[in-house]
Amino acid sequence: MAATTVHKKPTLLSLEATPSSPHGPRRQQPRLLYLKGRTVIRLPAVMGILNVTPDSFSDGGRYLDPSKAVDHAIKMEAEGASIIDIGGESTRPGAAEVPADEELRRILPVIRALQPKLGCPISVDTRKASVAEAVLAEGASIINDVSGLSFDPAMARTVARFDAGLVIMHMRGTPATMARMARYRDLIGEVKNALAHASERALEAGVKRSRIILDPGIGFAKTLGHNLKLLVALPSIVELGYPVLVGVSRKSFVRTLSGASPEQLLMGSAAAAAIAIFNGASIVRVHDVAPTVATIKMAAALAKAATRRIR
Ligand code: HH2
Repeated sequence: MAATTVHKKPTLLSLEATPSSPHGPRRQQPRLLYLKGRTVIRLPAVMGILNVTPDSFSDGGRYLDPSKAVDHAIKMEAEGASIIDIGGESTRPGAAEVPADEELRRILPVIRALQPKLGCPISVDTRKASVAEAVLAEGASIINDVSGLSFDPAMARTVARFDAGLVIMHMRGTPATMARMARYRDLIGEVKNALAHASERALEAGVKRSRIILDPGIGFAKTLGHNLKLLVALPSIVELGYPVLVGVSRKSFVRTLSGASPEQLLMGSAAAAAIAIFNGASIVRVHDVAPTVATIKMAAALAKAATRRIR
């Protein structure tokens, strides 16, 4: 159902241009994300996180029961999420790989139960082409590949075959090894180059340009300082010409800087999401949908004001 639904959130403001920045010139921001069929997402948008894992760092174990997962997804959509991102494998630092059949055992019942109830598109957070193939056949619209096409050589072709959306995220190594790979000579240049190359590979495999979303991979082979620098320098990634997704929600750098209580985590995550949107991000991936929707409305309005002459 989601793949043929025109899904517009009239409540969210359009983001017209990124503010001027030492990291790049102003450029027009995409206002809409076109997915397969007649599905259109108005940008900026919120992607709600639904982890159906026993061990995710924030919500692990809470939505293992498919009926709880479905209720939570419907709640997030009602709160203003434009995409629901379902994950069956934790990618927290040190996490071990989950076999494809176990990932599918966690995800498929939730997609099947959600499809008839959800208006917005479903994204699936997976690095494996066989998982992508199965969930796209069940009606998912987007594959969120945190490996940025580096884990499974068949991923881009699989996404292209289904004409699905593709989130290409930057990381190094795997969740098990990435912590020791957080060394860069030119952080922004290296992340930007890697994303540019991965998007070229996606295009060569047949993924449509309009389906590609880039993500600098906050927390993936990045130190606290790298995360902050990437958020500040986001206009440089936006310059590549694709919508940019940013995931900061409840991550460890937020915990370190803002505090670990639920309220502190929420405030720190919302502040980082606001800066991401102000600096040109089109989508933020979050656990707390309602407060983030309110936050990014303000951030998008400020970004718009930054590009307008006020008399
Ligand atoms: N972060 C996580 C997982 N998937 N996908 C994208 N595109 N960007 C991100 O920043 C991102 C992501 C990690 O967060 P979470 O899903 O809450 O935890 P876990 O991986 O432990 O399930």
